[in-house]
Amino acid sequence: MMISAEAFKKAYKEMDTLDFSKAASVLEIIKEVREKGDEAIKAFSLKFDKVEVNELLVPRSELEKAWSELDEKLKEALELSKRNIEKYQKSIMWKQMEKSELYQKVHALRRVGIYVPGGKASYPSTVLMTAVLARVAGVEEIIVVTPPQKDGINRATLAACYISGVDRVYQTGGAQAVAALAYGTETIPRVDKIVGPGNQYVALAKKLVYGDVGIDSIAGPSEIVIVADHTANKEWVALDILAQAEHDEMARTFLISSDEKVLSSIEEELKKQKLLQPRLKVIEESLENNHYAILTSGKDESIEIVNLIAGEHVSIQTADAEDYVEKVRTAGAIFIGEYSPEAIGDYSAGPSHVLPTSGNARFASGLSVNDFLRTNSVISLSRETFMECAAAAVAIANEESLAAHRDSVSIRMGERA
Ligand code: HSO
Ligand code: ZN
Repeated sequence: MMISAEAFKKAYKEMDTLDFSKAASVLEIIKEVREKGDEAIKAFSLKFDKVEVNELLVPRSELEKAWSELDEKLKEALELSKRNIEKYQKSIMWKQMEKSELYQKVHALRRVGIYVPGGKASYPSTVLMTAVLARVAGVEEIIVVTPPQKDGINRATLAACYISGVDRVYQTGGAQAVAALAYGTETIPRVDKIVGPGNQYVALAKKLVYGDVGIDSIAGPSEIVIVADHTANKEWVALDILAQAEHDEMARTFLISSDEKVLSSIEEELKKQKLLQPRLKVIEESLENNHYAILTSGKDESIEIVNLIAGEHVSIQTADAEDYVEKVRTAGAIFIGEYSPEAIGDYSAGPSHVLPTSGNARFASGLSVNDFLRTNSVISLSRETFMECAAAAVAIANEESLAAHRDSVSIRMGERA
């Protein structure tokens, strides 16, 4: 749908990520798992996944076997991606500060749980884009949960777990898997933080258990915002839009340009290109309901719209792409220039493809190695530094009527007996 920037700004609403009418049933699932543990997990697998699960833990030997039997080309591809992910994450990792009177210590989380979606959206790349980060951070134990499948868990997913250094894989999915990770069962250990994308039930469960366990952001449908000008390659941009639309019917695609001819020629290209795609049905539904071609009055308005949408992926394919980097403040990840398509970021460039969706880029960042770290401050004062802040502490303690606080400080202001 071609729309003017003015009309778009009026009509634009962030997508509601969660259907809260399902919250009560998700809460019930969580309660059941807390009360009945593994028995509840297995019953929910039968009910929702229609799979009878005897052993929740996938034997380690299966991960190894999946890796050794994997096609050589795919093995190399996963290894290359893993290397790039490691390299990038190491470069952005919080560094331990030197010791001083005031400093911050950095610690890796001890045990984390990663939710890996299963079924039709089974992505080995998501294993790399989460588990490798945890390994780089130095997490001691990495647990993966993924929905059980009638014919076993996807082989490439298991192989990706193997090379990413995942310690254990449990076949359980949905809200019950999140509950198991949050509270622990006889078999599944309680973790410190749960990360990874999932469906509505997973997202609601993550919201409900937050506080008892850490979580990353809440994933909604995937989205891309592309800004193009007359220098953009129409065919390439059209394929970038299709790459997003093929994810699912809810995936959203926004094409922005101040040049009407650019918009219409990319729209024409889309119509042609989509017919060559095997996932045509999904693509058509996504484009039909969630695609916008937005005509702006110029660069400033294009940037305004990009910031308004706060998209998961922002791709700039214009001659002056660099200018956008400065001015785009809200984006999950920014892809600059025609050789940085989103799909290369999805698989092998290095930064994680787990990114904030549905406008969450207003306040959240993409998953990184630092999500698997936590910090604590260390206060280790000399008498001299103590004396510099003591009188202020006494004054504020008096204002707060906390006499013992005051005395705890003031007693130290005199000479030591
Ligand atoms: N674009 C997805 C990630 C993905 N794409 C996995 C392909 N496989 C969300 O950022
Ligand atoms: Zn993708």
